[in-house]
This record gives sequence, structure tokens and C-alpha cells, in this order.
Amino acid sequence: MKALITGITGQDGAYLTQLLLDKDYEVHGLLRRSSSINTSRIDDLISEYTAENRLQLHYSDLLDSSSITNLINSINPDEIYNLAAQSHVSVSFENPIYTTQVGTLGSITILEALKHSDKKIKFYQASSSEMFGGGSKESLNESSAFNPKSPYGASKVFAHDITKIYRDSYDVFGVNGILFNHESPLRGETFVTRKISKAVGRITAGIQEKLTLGNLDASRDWGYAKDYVQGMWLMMQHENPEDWVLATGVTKTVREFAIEAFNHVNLNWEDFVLTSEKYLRPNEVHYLLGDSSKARKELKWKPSVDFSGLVKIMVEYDINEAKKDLALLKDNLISPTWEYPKI
Ligand code: NAP
Ligand code: F7E
Repeated sequence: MKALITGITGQDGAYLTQLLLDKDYEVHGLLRRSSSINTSRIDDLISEYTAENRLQLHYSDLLDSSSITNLINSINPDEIYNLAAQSHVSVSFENPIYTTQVGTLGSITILEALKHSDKKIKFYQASSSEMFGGGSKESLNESSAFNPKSPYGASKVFAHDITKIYRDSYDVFGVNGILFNHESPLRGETFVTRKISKAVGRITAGIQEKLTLGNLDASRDWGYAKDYVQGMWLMMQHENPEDWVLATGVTKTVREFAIEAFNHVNLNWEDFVLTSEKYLRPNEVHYLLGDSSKARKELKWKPSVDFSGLVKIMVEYDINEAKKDLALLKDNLISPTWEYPKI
């Protein structure tokens, strides 16, 4: 089997690549050229699998439609996982046009290529719980209404709908995975869970004093990314292309995540966490809780890691990372301050 993954250098791309290689796939990934190397999450896989061509990276960009179409034609994959996105909700308010271009153009470019392909290539679209908007406290499933609150959420609604339209109009095997938040040690460092686990590691090592967050009351259904890429693959093996929700069925606030993370190292979160308006968004998704009964019943999917387990995995990883940082700091190789601007 051959798979093409857009977004292979991201959190989910890295875990999915490992999963597919373990299943003996030949994996192709789309690599965005950047001024510094951006493959850190898959460097081990590159060392292990590129020599035998089991893993091949191709320079491209979702906005370069002709290069995407050429790649699909030359690779002729069995499955395409469209994971690439400007995935930061807060950034999407600052870069709405770019976020919308990447979120919408990529999916329709691939779908157009599949419409014209002689081979029945399966397509996975990375849909998101952000599409629901979080305006009520109900548990959300595949039939719940969309009411996005950000340019990011709106772009995901377009990609979701266009996937359904190509499925219904042209018989394309297009799957929408509506995934609720999923986290891991590979999570980008400006998403709130990783920001917290990284701070806890660094505070424990004595190289950070405080952690500044935004809205502590926002509530999310947080799962473990490795479980969710397994769900993506299961969706693609189902006989029919459909929409599927993946979620744990448990929602916790940002405050509860911080409390759990600091408790793990026997620290009182209130001694370290500050809040600032600079991390608030123009419009907030207040509450997300997912109902993944369909995937549990029909795909036999279920999460293997609960909320406490997830916090533990992330905090313990970042404690080790901070120890390495401390060693470098002692050699004056890094600066003791660490905070991304604004996001
Ligand atoms: P991520 O870590 O932010 O990774 C995003 C990936 O997209 C990176 O590989 C990035 O490449 C690539 N990318 C961004 N813009 C691109 C462009 N113009 N052309 C080509 N590639 C581009 O995201 P993730 O957490 O793995 O999420 C994977 C997908 O699932 C995303 O579509 C996200 O929106 C969606 N999703 C995520 C969650 C979640 O909780 N994680 C939940 C629901 C849906 P660089 O490395 O070069 O930046
Ligand atoms: O925010 C609040 C923030 O940026 C979670 C993406 O993967 O999941 C992710 O989107 C909550 C929000 O993730 C800070 O206001 C408080 O309510 O970690 P986040 P997100 O916005 O839920 C969905 C499913 C996706 O599809 C997206 O691609 O936490 N919050 N203080 C903060 N958030 C951040 N980033 N930083 C803070 O300091």
C-alpha cells in the first residue's frame, strides 16, 4: 500500500507515518520548504526508512495546486491523508486569508485530482471539532450543527462540506474525520496543553518562573494523538466513506489541565500561573464535548489514554526535555527566557 500525507511534519503526520510504516506502507510526504529545517518530528523515521525508499518526501505546498496534482499523478497512492493546515486558531484571526486558502484550496485541489483519476484513491480530510463552535454544553456527534467561531473553523467547514459533495456527486472515497483536540509530546509548543507541560518541566528544572495563559475557563475534550491517528486509518479501511467523530467523551477546562499538570510534580498551580489578555481570542469556543459512539461501535475504536494519563505522558516528557535544556544552559548555550510572542 502507498499513502501520501500532507502535513507529514506536524504532530499527527509524524504519528500517522510511524503507524503506516509499521503496517508496511510506502509513505510519501509533502514537505514545505522553510528557511530552517522543519522535520524534527520525523527525523528518526527519515534516518530509518528513506534509504530503502519506504519514506519519501517531496517539496510542495498545498497552495501550489499544480505541484499537488503532479505529485498525486506520479505517486499514484492508494490513500491520501490531508492533514496540512495553518492549525492555530488564534493565528487564524491574524492571518485569516492565508488560513482560509490553505484550509480550502488544498482539499479541493486533491478532490479534483481524484475525480479525474482512473484509480479509486481514498481521501481523508482532517475535519475538526472547531467546526461546531462550542456554543452549548451538548455532546456533539456527526449530526450536530456547525457554527464555527474562527477563520480556521470556517475553512474546516468548507473542506468538510466539499469532501461530502465530491463523495455524493462523483463517488470519490472521501472520509471526514471530525477529531476533537488531541495532544502529545509532539504537540506544537504554542497550543495550551503543551505550553503548560513544557512550563511545568522548565519550572521543575528551575529555568522558568511563571506561566502566562489566557482563558482558563475554556473546556476541551482532550485525547492522545496516537489513538487518533489509529482512528484515521480505521476510517479509511471501512467499506464506505463516511464522517466520523473521534473524542474521549470527557471535557476539562484549561484550569483543570494546569492543576493536574502542576499536581503531577507536587506544585500548587496558583503559585505559578498568571493570566493575560494578550492570549484571549476575538471569539472563543467555550465548551467542546464529543460523542464518538459511532466510531466506537462501527470501527471498534476507543481511546487508550485518559485525561490523567495524557497529562502524565506530556509532563514527564517535558521534564526530561527541561533537564536537557538545563544542561545546555549550564554551558551557556541557550537563554533562560522562553515565551512565544502573543500566541
Ligand atoms: P500541526 O502540528 O500544526 O501540523 C500542520 C502541518 O501542516 C505541518 O506539517 C505543516 O508544515 C503543514 N502545513 C501548514 N501549511 C501548509 C501548506 N501551506 N502547505 C503544506 N503543508 C502545510 O497540526 P496537527 O495537530 O498535526 O493536526 C493535523 C490536522 O488535523 C490539521 O489539519 C489540523 O487542523 C487538524 N486537526 C487537529 C486537531 C488537533 O487537536 N491536533 C484536531 C482536529 C483537527 P510545517 O511543519 O512546514 O509547518
Ligand atoms: O486552545 C485556551 C484557548 O490553542 C485551547 C487545534 O489543534 O484543537 C486545537 O485548537 C483553549 C482555547 O487549541 C491559552 O483560548 C488559554 O480555548 O490549545 P489551543 P484549540 O484552539 O482548541 C482544535 C480541535 C483544532 O482543530 C485546532 O487545529 O485554550 N487558552 N490560554 C490558550 N490557548 C493557547 N494556545 N495559549 C494560551 O496561552
